[in-house]
Amino acid sequence: MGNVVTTVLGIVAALTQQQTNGNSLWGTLLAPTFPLFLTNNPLPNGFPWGLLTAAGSNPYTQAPNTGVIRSYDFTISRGSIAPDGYQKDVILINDQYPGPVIEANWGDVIQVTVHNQITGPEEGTSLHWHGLLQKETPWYDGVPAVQQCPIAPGKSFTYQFRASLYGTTWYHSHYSAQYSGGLLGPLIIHGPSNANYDIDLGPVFLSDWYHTEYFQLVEEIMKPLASGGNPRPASDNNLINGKMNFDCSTVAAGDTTHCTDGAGLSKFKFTNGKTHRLRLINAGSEGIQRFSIDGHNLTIIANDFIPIKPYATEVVTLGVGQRTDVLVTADAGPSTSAWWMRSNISTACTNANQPYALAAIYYDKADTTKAPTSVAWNVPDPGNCANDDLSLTVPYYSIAATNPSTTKTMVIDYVINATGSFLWRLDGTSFRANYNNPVLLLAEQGNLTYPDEWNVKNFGTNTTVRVVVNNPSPASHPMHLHGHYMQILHEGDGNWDGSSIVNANNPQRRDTQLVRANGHFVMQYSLDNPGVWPFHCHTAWHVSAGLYANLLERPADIEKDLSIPLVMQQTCTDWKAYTNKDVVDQIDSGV
Ligand SMILES: *[C@@H]1O[C@H](CO)[C@@H](O)[C@H](O)[C@H]1NC(C)=O
Ligand SMILES: *[C@@H]1O[C@H](CO)[C@@H](O)[C@H](O)[C@H]1NC(C)=O
Ligand SMILES: *[C@@H]1O[C@H](CO)[C@@H](O)[C@H](O)[C@H]1NC(C)=O
Ligand SMILES: *[C@@H]1O[C@H](CO)[C@@H](O)[C@H](O)[C@H]1NC(C)=O
Ligand SMILES: *[C@@H]1O[C@H](CO)[C@@H](O)[C@H](O)[C@H]1NC(C)=O
Ligand SMILES: [Cu+2]
Repeated sequence: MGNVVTTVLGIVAALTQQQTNGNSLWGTLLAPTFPLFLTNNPLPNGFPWGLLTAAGSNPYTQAPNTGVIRSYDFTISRGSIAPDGYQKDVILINDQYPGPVIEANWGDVIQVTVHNQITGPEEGTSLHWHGLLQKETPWYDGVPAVQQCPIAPGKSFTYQFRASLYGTTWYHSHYSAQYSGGLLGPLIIHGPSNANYDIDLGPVFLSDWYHTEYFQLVEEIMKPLASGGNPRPASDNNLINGKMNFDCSTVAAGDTTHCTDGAGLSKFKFTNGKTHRLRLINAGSEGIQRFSIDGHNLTIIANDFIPIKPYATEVVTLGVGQRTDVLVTADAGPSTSAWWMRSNISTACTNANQPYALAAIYYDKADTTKAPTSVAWNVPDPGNCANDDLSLTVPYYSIAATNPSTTKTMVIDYVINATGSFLWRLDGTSFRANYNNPVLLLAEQGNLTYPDEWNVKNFGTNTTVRVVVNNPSPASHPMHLHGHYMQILHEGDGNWDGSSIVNANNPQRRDTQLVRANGHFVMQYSLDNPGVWPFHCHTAWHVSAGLYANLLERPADIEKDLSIPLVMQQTCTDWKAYTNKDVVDQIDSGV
């Protein structure tokens, strides 16, 4: 790996931006700062949240209704790019990797029209808006077989939902492991602030990267072990905003793919003395990321969509799906100085051939054609495959943990099925989707009888559910709940002791939480959002292999109160027409 870091730096990129990332500008010095729309699309009233604050206003109930619609048009199609110099087939949004930004104010409505132009071969698709509550629109959550049928090839579909929370997130395909093939982008929602900063540098994607095309990887994962199946493929590289170098001399013999050394690194501009906001997003497939900037502390201000009491650290850990917003002040050197930004995949938990991502940070007068020479923090990886200590993270807006109306224990384990494939299970079942029968649409018709492999847990009319996840498996899992934030009550080794809660009067909240290998985590949520809500591991390869459950919430209210738009049923009519003429190769769980 020495070659990547020392010899061919890619500071002067060997490939063009078009060759590495298509039409995307992320990772270049031309990338925008935020907010974008205050300059090109002004709001009538400045900040529409008015007097609402991060500490004093309930983020879950007090979103303003701005009446503003933010419209986006996404065309999804295949492409071929070389983010790290190794040319590969990908699936892109508007020919960009990472994809285009969606930006809104708290309380706006986001409207995204998706055109499925995936051909050669065709594939279904659907987009999920990670962490958004979808309280008024549970049908627009974007999970095929759960809230909709896949968007058929050649068809278009428009999602429309409220920017119900504020902060940093991302959107991604929820169709098989399609997002691992490039189908993702940033989603930024502006709202009240819990810390002062000067410049919002926007998204910083951290993602493990595989040179094999995503569908082939899924085939490899699902294959019987005896015929070459491998449930744990190794990533080839680690990218920051879709860029990194690769040592092409390590390309396997016989691989004739085009590979270029020094493809080019991401670059960021810091303004001397100013404080910058970076929106870290782990958009990878498996890798746990440990992010740091040489010579600078990070002030953590939010985890997922939850503003927290700021604290300083040298390194922050993000599991797949998680976001952390950090502030960094450019006061570590003269205006000519340059610094490495680093993200190390934790190899204690992840199979990574090249775990070290680098990007360059330049102060005002630094020469952007020269490599930084800064020295890394040395904070040894604790190797526990866990998030940073729960006691460090105190939400800005307090909500105490109440007594739940029911407690459900779910175990994560795996089985080798009768034909020899490795499958993950959540609460005893390995999930498999039926693209033609979305659970939410059946529930609206009063049908609550489903095949076991849909792994539906009906919580009925409970008001609060506590879920204890025990993970006696040798892998850690970033567990993600849709439609809700989770209060994270406890996390640690072994099984939960049944009573310990960290910060019981105001526990950490987030929508994705790492459960460590041979460990547990305990979460709780309120049933204030009738719908069918996925609860799953966000490791792409684990959810493909079935680590997924549907949490059914207040089915009587789904049947009685929800008025699901007819376009949802239309996705199924179109999908059925498509699958009547083309056989869909659903080799994995489907989500
Ligand atoms: C950086 O944060 C650490 C806490 O991890 C603290 O001990 C140290 O004093 C901080 N350094 C600066 C320069 O703020
Ligand atoms: C990340 O990896 C680099 C390269 O091995 C190392 O020098 C650095 O100390 C690591 N970062 C942290 C925070 O441990
Ligand atoms: C085992 O799992 C694989 C992958 O999902 C599937 O193709 C195969 O049919 C399963 N075998 C049995 C006997 O169910
Ligand atoms: C409910 O839906 C399932 C799955 O499509 C189907 O097998 C079952 O027959 C349906 N039940 C009723 C009562 O319609
Ligand atoms: C509450 O959830 C449990 C499952 O944990 C379920 O068995 C029970 O029926 C639910 N209670 C109500 C009132 O819906
Ligand atoms: Cu997992």
